[in-house]
Amino acid sequence: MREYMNYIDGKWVPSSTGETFKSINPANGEVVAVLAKSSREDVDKAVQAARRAFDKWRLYPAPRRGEILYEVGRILKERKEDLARLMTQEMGKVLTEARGDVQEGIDMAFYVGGEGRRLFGVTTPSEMPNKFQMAVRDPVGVVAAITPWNFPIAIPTWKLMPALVAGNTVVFKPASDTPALGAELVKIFEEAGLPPGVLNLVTGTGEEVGKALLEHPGVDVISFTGSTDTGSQVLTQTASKNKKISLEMGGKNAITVMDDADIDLAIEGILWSAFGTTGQRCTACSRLIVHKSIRDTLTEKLLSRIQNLRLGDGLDPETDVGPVINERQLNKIHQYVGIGREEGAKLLIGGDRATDGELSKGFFYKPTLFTDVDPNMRIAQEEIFGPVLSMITVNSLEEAIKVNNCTKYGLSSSIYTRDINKAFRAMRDFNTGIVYINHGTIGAEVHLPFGGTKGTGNGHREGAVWAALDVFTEWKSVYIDFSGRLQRAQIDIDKI
Ligand code: UN1
Repeated sequence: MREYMNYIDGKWVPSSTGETFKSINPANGEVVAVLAKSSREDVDKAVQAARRAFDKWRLYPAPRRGEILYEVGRILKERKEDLARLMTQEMGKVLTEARGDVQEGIDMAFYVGGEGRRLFGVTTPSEMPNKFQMAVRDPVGVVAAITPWNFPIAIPTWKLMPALVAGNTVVFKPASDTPALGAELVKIFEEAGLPPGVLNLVTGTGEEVGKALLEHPGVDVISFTGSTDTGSQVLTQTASKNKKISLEMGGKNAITVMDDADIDLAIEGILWSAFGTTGQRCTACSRLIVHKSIRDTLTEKLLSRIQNLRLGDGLDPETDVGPVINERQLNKIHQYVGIGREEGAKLLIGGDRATDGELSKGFFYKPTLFTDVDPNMRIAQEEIFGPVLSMITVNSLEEAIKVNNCTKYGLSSSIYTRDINKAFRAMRDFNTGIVYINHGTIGAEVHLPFGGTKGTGNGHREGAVWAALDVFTEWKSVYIDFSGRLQRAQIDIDKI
């Protein structure tokens, strides 16, 4: 069993109370690691360390900050397999997907490392003669990175890397379900040569550590990914605190399959998006919008494929679908299935916990398909975050677009069609931050903006560093007057 402490000011230290907590393998209930259960005092120490380190780090040449990220990328690459195995144990996703999660971190490291040699500003002409002007990006200060359990390496890298390359320092709180991976990631930054205090790790609960970070006056930026409920609390609790807040929250993503689609291709995308990562991605497909004329063929094919999905421990190469993260989540999923039944949707397959043999030791839920779903039902409106797919039938592209857009979320959408006109219309009219054509709703690449509209976020984007930097930097507009006289903009324009 592994043991980890907090990492504050370049040292691994126990929590101030000496308390610990365990992280559990959701496939079999075994303890994966023991971690520091931190208090407000630990958060305070970490924020103080980050504040002190900021004064130097912001002046460290950006290309050299970027080079540390290259080194992080190199080590991540070297440890990809070990980290992926640990991820399958701590989080449950199947090994191939865990490798993908680490790969996303590697991609970020090399991509964002290069930003150290860009961090482009802007120059503009002046209204006045002999005057030069430009806008430069300044780091904001101390960033609190609060990350979820579903992408334990990738999502932290989306926050830590752009924050650090821009010259901020960071206090990182990984999800309490996947803290060991958070600690492993921090170890890699340490080995890569990051100076003490620049990145600090505090593990523990959201109620204690998360809340203390939100309230701490020394934190300038909160970058949060997690549930919409928690994200809303982040907003309320920080409303009067003058912090920059970036929220990445839920989704209720849909795949539309038109009557002219390649149905077999669509089935692959649907299975991958709805049941990959056991439906626990914010980009997961949880609504399937199907043209009436192909509904029966598609349902039949989809059903036979779902029947053959194998549940199990993600370390077993035969496994298609791993466990869900914990018992609370399992119960929530099951509750939603009950709600769907009460609402009158037709349960075609699944709808229950899987308890055969070894599965009884973990948190497994059978891949579930509802048909005859009305777009306004709760199962079609609320994020379930599990392997539950709801099928809605439509008669036209217009109706599909309307249904696609009718939730409070706006993360990802997809359309399968062979008609280029329909594809372009859907691309234009789907009101989500990400749109896929002839591809499922998951699998975004790091160099495009990641994020959503409406209740999915608060207008910020991650991934693409030129977009992400809007969170981690402040624009500073600089005017340099070399005329040697008072030139009043807007007023002296006739004196030129
Ligand atoms: C998430 O769903 O929480 O686009 C993140 C994807 C991954 C990241 C997902 N690259 O599916």
